[in-house]
Amino acid sequence: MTPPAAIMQEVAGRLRAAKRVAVLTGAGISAESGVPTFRDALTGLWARFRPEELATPEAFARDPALVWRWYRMRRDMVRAAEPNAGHRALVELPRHVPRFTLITQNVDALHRRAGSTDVVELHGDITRARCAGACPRDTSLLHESEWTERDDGPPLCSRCSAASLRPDVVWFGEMLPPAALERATAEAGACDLFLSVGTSNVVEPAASLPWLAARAGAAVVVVNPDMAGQRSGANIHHLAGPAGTILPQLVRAAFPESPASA
Ligand code: BJW
Repeated sequence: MTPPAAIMQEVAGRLRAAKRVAVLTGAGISAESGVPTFRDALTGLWARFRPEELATPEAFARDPALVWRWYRMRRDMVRAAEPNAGHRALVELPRHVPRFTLITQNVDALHRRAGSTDVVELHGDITRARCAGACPRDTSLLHESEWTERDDGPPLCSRCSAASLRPDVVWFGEMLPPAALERATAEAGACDLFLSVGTSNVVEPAASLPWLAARAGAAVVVVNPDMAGQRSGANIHHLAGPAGTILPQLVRAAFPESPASA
């Protein structure tokens, strides 16, 4: 699947001219690293669950061992994955664009592992955990190398020993980290080009960011192999295809002089 050359050239020209670029990524950018997308994550033993039954505070309160097991399986998968050409293309972009903001809904930390140094994480990071009880987040936050797994459920918070740990992610019905959401909203409203990559665009408030950008006058570029459900409009461009192919092509077309384009 290749987008028509004329659309690629048009978008590349806009990217080259842009002073301020914001990128929103979703699970699709990590699909080529072997990390299942959020809505594909429930296969095998997990096929009888729906994401909304596992990624909620209610699910964790009802059955913490089940929810922790699901996250443990997904952490193992993320640890085994490597960033792909799509993640790497987004490491290259800030070298060419005067102001660049990378916003992600992903919890897999693959942008950071690819080399992106400033990533606005809207939904947290699956490789971290924090106290599910009353301990403040910043004093109870742990990286996966810092806790010991148990067979019967989530480990206890080592700070209070009263509550268990929970994944440091944002579940349905929970607030997004205010500073991250504020920054993402401000950049969407102020950019001249907004790239929406590998997201089904159904989960709010992230789903509104591209349309906020479009309303503020930015060109919006959607990168996805499946455009069903994506919006269309005068200033919305569809680059249909996998992010691992489309993003490097776009960077090469916009910045042929870049060493990464050689
Ligand atoms: C490729 C590809 C390739 C494949 N290359 N692409 C307004 C209206 C209605 C409801 C709400 C609303 N505002 C808030 C809500 C409630 C709720 C919500 O949005 N519900 C919807 C289901 C309607 N939102 C919330 O609860 C949020 N909190 C909030 O708003 O607080 C205030 C509030 C609360 C309640 C009411 C009102 C206000 C919190 C949302 C937190 C989302 N958390 C999750 C789980 C994170 C932890 C975990 O991973 O377990 O985040 S849900 C899940 O969806 C995950 C993802 O980040 C997120 C987005 O999914 P994404 O990335 O788009 O993945 P997929 O799988 O859906 O799509 C993959 C795409 O990739 C597809 O399009 C493929 O085609 C494509 N693809 N291969 C490029 N190679």
